[in-house]
Amino acid sequence: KDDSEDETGVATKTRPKTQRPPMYKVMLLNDDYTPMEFVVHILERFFGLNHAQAFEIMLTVHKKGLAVVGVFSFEVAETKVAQVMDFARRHQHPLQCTMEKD
Ligand code: NFA
Repeated sequence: KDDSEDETGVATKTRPKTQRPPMYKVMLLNDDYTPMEFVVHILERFFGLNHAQAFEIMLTVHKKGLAVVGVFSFEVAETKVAQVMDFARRHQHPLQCTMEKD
């Protein structure tokens, strides 16, 4: 930490502000029609999860209604959402993927 002095000459510890980019949660939403295996495939393909991790998150979405699948910079989060939405649409599944500020 940096030292600085106030008007009485007392040294105090200050924390220089480091700039971090805002992060965004990417979430999958449950629906009644998208096959479980399709969701698992999406989690493996676009989020780099292994089969067991993908199955676990899919089940969380299925049971709780939604789950955070990852936290990314704005650009990466936007790309993931677009990839998932496009892939689901092309396979005619209603799966929804959204992002929100962390
Ligand atoms: N609820 C879906 C089903 O029972 C599975 C699903 C899980 C869909 C996660 C969307 C997200 N087939």
